[in-house]
Order: sequence, then C-alpha cells, then structure tokens
Amino acid sequence: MAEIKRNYDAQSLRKRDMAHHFHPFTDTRALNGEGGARIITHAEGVYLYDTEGNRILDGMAGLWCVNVGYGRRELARAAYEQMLELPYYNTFFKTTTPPAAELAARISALLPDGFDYVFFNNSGSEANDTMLRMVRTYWDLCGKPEKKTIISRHNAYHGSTVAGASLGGMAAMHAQSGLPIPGIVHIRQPYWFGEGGDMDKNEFGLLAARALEEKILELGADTVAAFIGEPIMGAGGVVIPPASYWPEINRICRKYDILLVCDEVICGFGRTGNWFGFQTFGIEPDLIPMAKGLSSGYLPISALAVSERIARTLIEKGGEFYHGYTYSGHPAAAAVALANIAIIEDEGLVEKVRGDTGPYFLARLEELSDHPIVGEVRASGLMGAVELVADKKTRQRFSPDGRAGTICRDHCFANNVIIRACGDTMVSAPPLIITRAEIDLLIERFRLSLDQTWRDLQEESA
Ligand code: PXG
Repeated sequence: MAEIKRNYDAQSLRKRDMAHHFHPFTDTRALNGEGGARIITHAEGVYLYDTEGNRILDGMAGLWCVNVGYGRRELARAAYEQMLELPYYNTFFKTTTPPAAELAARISALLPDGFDYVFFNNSGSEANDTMLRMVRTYWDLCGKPEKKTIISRHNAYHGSTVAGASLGGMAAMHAQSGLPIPGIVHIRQPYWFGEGGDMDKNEFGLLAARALEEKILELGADTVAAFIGEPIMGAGGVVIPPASYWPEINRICRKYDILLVCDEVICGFGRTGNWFGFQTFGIEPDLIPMAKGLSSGYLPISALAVSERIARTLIEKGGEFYHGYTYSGHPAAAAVALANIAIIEDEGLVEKVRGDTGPYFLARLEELSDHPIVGEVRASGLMGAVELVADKKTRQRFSPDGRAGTICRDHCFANNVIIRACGDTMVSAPPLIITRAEIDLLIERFRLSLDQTWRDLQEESA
C-alpha cells in the first residue's frame, strides 16, 4: 500500500475540524490551542498513517478494539455484500435477518453452556444500559422488586451513556453531570500497585473482594441486584487483580444471590489470551456485555449474553421486554462480526496471544523495569501497563498526578507509537496480529519516550 493514499488538504480539514467538531473526552479549547487534531487517513496491519506521512505503530488497537488489525479486505467485503443484499432491517416486529440470527448462535457457541441468548446493541455503553434494565426486570419477575442496587468499583469504566457512566467509577465523569444515578454504588478497586501498600498481593486481593461483602451487608442483600466488573480494568489503567480476587468475588455473589456481570468489552475476543477474560480469571458470570473486539471496530456492534436462569425467567414470565435500539442486530455490523470471528479462529489469534506474542510482550515490557522512572510492569495477553514513579522503592509518584503520564504519552505520539496514559500509568493493547518484530519496535519507541520523559522531568525539577 502506498504511503499516502490520497492528497488531503490537511490545513483545511483541520480548520473545519477545529471550528465544528466537538471531540469526545477532549478539552476542545486546549486542542484548538495546540493547532487541532492529528488527521489519520488510512491504516494497514498495526500501522496508522497521517496527513504528514507519518507511519504510527498503534499500540492501542484504536481504542482497544481493532483486534484483527487494519486493512482487512474480508471485513470490508462482508459489509459491502451485506449492504447490497440487505443494508438494514429491524429485529423488533417478528422479523430477523440472516446475519443477526447467525451471529447470535455464533456468540452463544463461543460461551459456556447455558448462555443461549444474546441481545444486540451498538456500543459497550448500550450493552450495559440493556444489562441494567434486564437485571432489574429479572428481579421484579422473581418477586424481589427491592433487589435494585448495582455495585461497581471506583475507577471502573463501563461506558459514557447515563447508565454506563453511572456504572463506571470515574470521579471526573460523575462530577460533570450529577452522576451516578440512584441505585448504583461503588467499592474499592483491586489495584495493588496503587493501593496495596506493603500487603502481600493475594491478601490485598481478598481485602478488595471483601469490600463487596461489606457493601452487601451494609445495604442488605435483599436490595442488591448485581455486581459489575471488568476482568482487568482497562481504561482505569490495566488493573490486573491479584489471583485471589475473582474467586472470592464469585463466592460472595453466590452466597448472597447477587448477579455477576462480567464486562468483556475490552477483555473479550482474545485480548487476554483466551476468548474471554472470565476464562483467564475463573470468573463465573451471569451476564456478559461485549463489544469492541466483536467486530474489531470495523462497524459498531455490541452484545449482551445472558445466562439461562435470567433468559428463562425473562422469556417465560416477562412478556414483552420494552427495550431495544433501531440498529439492534444491524445486518451489516453482524455480517462483519461473523467475518471477524472467523478471522480470529482461522488465524489462531487467541492461541497466538496466549502462547507466543502475549508472553513475548510481557518479557519485553519487563525489560523496562530497570528504567529509573518505572515502578512496575504488568501484562495479561496483549494488555499491558507500566507505572511511572519518582521513587522506585517507595512508589512515590511525580507531582502533580498525571503530569508524567501526559509528558510520556506526548513523547510516544511524537515518536510514532500510540501508548495511552491513565494518570501516570502507561497502557498498551496492540492489535492481536502484532508480530514479535513489531513488539520490538513498540518497546524501542516506548523506551526512547521514557528516556525523554525522565529528562523533561529532571529539567523541570532542576
Ligand atoms: N465497558 C468497558 C470495559 C469499556 O472499556 C465500554 C464499556 C463502553 O463502550 P463504548 O462502545 O460505549 O465506548 C468501554 C469503552 C479509553 C477508552 O480511553 C475506553 C473505552 C472507551 C473510550 C475510551 O481507554 N472503553
């Protein structure tokens, strides 16, 4: 593929973008002050290209979603052919479409026995909105209408709709719009590096899990509907819980008859070296929201998989479920998801992450542990984090919080590798097709960026 596909007028595009495009999660004034956004024009494999002709290694798979990498003709073809055949039809009024029916069965076949039903939505946020309504309806139908509260965790990310942002535990999001909505509460996260102090990791894992039990007892189990968690907290900084955490959460949910929602929006479809994160951590979910890797981001689609107990109750006792989106089960998106799952399977991407590139990624990241500003390195599959600290021994952070991360992120960007900063935690989740040689390049550019960050921070404090 040519380095530059088309001759865009970058100047004029950027001007229009600055004048008219309200970007998500962006300080638009600050962005415009810096001259506007970088314009990504095309992509191939793990590389993005911009209007300046830069070839950028995408260490984030877009936004944790482009699992099969860019430039997949099969996915474009699946969308094109489906659009010619049937670009749209709804699934509301006693109708379905071939891709929607096939995809529902395909997802169900990937999951453990009992997950026979899936509900389609267009984003991870919407899948979680659906989950909230389903969970509350379920308990109503069980004759326990007082079981309404959902317990989540501080620093979790479950979306940006009103329900999604409320379920999430991002303080800055809550502060902006009067969230969370009533009936959603948050407990501590299993973040050993940030909050574990001198505790043994597994002891800390148990302590963090028991915060759930304490909250249930405080609220009364008869008022708690569900607990929601990401197997690994993604946007919160790739928080990989200690091994003791999830088994204890399973136990507590079963003991108090609390539904367990495992948000697989990031961890699903191979990210952690299994099809789903619940397999990596031994989680026993009742509901499974999934999105991103389901279509590798080529078209928007998400699904909520529902275990037998809930599906049977809703279907047999519930009558009509008054919920759905115009594009639920969109045929073109479903066709792309089917083709995407076929690629993951045919190319053995899950096995490759588990047995080859995942361990290699961790080994190469671990080499960064010797860097003067690196406090910890961790990874599961192709999902990794590097903690930036001022003092390696005491884990003392640089001040102010988030400054080192921002500097490092900007250096990465300038060095043509995309690595995100969550506060002072650098995170990377490259496409699952990444090769060892490309991981080497990612690490090389990352190390250079760490060196430059260290130099900047030293100069600042001098
Ligand atoms: N659950 C999880 C675990 C997610 O990571 C959502 C739900 C919501 O999905 P939608 O499709 O509605 O965005 C997400 C999304 C970041 C970042 O900066 C992460 C997400 C979205 C946007 C930015 O890390 N995750």
